[in-house]
Amino acid sequence: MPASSSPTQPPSSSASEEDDGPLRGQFLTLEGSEGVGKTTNLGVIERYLRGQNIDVLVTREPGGTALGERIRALLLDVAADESEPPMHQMAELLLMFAARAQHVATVIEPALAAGRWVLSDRFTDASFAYQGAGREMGNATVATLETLVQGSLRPDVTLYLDLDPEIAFKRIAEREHDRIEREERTFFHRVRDCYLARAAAEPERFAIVDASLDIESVERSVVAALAAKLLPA
Ligand code: ATM
Repeated sequence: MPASSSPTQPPSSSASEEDDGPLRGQFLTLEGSEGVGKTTNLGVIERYLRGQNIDVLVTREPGGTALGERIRALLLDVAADESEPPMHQMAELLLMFAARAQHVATVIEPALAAGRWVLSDRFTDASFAYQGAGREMGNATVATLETLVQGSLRPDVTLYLDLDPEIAFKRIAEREHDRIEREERTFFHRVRDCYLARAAAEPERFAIVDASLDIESVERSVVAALAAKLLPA
């Protein structure tokens, strides 16, 4: 794990801190498709970290800033696809990264630099999964924007809540769907395959949690996976 501090220790004062400023916080992200219980588990992770006396900032993408939340509304509004012509996939990708540029520069980087931990409900893995794979725009375009917008910033730990899209569809069938959730099933199979491939390629960073189990089991697995990732090597 590319940690700049002992990850189970909350940022604390030290002799070197006076010279170099606070130890940089850890950047954690949570990913998963709709219907996996992402919001519930975000709360579980936040409580776990606070229980370890870790000062954590919880945020989300797209969003996390006033500008980002306005961009989020544009991105998820079904009217954008009911208009003629519908939102172009490149416009969608660039809006994701426009929101991210503001989020990284004004929220995530300052918090990490101040020694706070950051827990984000989604980050750039979602752009690879939804735009790169779901929309079939490819990894290279997303990777170019990733470098442009984030420089070297990458999550230290990513928890991926994995669920077969066929089960997810049943779970969210009754709900009103936003613009992206209205996509066809094959889209969500590509999204899942991409997440699993990214997790396999970066096992140090990723932990996969089986989200098909009951809520309590998923919550226990989330805490266990996080604790294992945060243990000093
Ligand atoms: P949440 O519902 O998890 O807040 O995410 C909103 C949508 O944004 C979600 N849609 N679905 N289904 C995933 C999508 N999204 C992207 O397509 N690309 C991104 O880079 C991000 C951060 C989210």
